[in-house]
Order: sequence, then C-alpha cells, then structure tokens
Amino acid sequence: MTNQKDTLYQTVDGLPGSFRFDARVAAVFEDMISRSVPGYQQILQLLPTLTRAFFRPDTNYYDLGCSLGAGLLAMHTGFDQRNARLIGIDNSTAMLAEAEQNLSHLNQDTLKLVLQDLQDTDFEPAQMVLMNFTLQFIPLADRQALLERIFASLHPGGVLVLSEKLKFSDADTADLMASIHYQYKKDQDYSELEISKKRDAIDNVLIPETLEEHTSRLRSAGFKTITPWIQNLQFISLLAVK
Ligand code: GEK
Repeated sequence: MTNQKDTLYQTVDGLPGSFRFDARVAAVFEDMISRSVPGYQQILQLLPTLTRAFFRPDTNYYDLGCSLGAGLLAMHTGFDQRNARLIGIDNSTAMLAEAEQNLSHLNQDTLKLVLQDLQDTDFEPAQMVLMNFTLQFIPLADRQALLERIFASLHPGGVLVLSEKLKFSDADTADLMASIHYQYKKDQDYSELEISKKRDAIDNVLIPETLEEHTSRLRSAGFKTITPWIQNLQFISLLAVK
C-alpha cells in the first residue's frame, strides 16, 4: 500500500473547505487514519480471527466504504484459502483506484470493487459486513434504512462489524476523551495547527452518535446480539449478530 506521510493540513492555506475523499487524501490515507484513529490497526489485526470465527463458505463478505482495501485484505487472510467472495464498495474514485492496485494480487474472480454510493447498493446474501468508520459519513436520516438492508442481506448467524467514532452525552466524559485524543494526535506528530484545521474540515462531514443511539438503531434493525469488541478512547467497534 502507498503510505505517504499525511502533511495535508501542515500549512495555513492547505486543503481548505470541507473534508473530501479525493486523490490528495487517498495518497496519504493509510498514514492519516492510523495516526488519527487509535486502535485502527488493532481492528485490522483481529479481523482475520473474526472472519475465521464467523466463516461460512460460498457466500459474500462486504467492506462498505472500503477505502484502500485494508479491511478486504484482512478478511481475505481470514479465509485461509477457502472459497468466499469479497465485495468492496466506495463512492470515492480516488480511493477505489488505490484499492484496485493494493488488491491486484488477489484472485480477481472472487473480488468485486464497486464505485457506488451505499444508498444505491443492492446487497447480495452475506456472512459478514464490515463498516469500518463509514456509517459516520452517511446522513443521519438514512442510517436506519441502510442498516435494515444490511440486516436483510445477512445469513442467520452472520455479523455486521460496525466501527465508529463515538459521541458522549455526558460533557465531562466527552471532554476527557477529546483531550486524550488531542494528546494522541500530538504524540503521532501532528501539530496543533494540523489538528485544528483537520477538525474544522471534518466537522459537519463526520457525524458521530452515542453508543446508545447505535445500539438502539441496530436493535430496531433486527440484530439480536450487539456488543463492543474493541474500544480505544472514543473509537469503538461493535459486533451485531443476526
Ligand atoms: C478502512 N473502511 O480503511 N457510499 C460509499 N462510500 C462512502 C460513502 C457512501 N455514501 N460515504 C463515505 N464513503 C476504511 C476506512 S473511511 C473512514 C473508511 C475515515 C467512503 C469514503 O469514500 C471513505 O473511503 C470511507 O467511506 C470512509 O478500514 O476516513 O474516517
């Protein structure tokens, strides 16, 4: 994978306006997400194990908002040479172009990369659907219907892996998490200017919700077992089993 250092927000006039998944972001994305989301690499490291735990042959494994294909690669590792299909969906041309390169060594008969808005996706039957920090970019009003369509596509016993940045309703907890996350980004060699410019750009683009909001939406979509499996500061990954 290309892994250029993310320096997009180093200058005062760098990358103005709202955050977009364009070619400049795609070129540095792996570095950007690893240095911004504590636990991102941990999720990827554990995904092969999760895939093996839920594995069912001859069906589909989705990565929604697949970006550079890191989640698809991790699920593929979990297949252990067994037969299953990978489907990656993203509505960013730049991201998907990088994903194609990164996954070019995989068997192309069992891999499909689709340039598409998730709102327009007709889901095929699936055993695992990964949404690794993607739902937070979907308009709030559209999230319930999307999760219901995902639920309908899953086999009984299949799993949705939903990773999100959390909002906290308690102000003290929110401040605590924000201040530790700020320190995390400084420790990752982001300057105060970069941190504040990125925050301004992503505000109103990434809309986080509370754990309670996620849990109740998943429950009303039909999921029976809903549990966090990984949390680092305000970045959580949930398992929702059909
Ligand atoms: C990873 N999962 O590396 N339809 C399709 N794709 C979308 C939509 C949409 N409506 N909205 C956003 N995206 C990845 C990381 S990044 C998370 C996911 C982040 C895509 C968008 O183009 C981007 O590639 C991805 O969702 C979100 O495990 O940047 O924080």
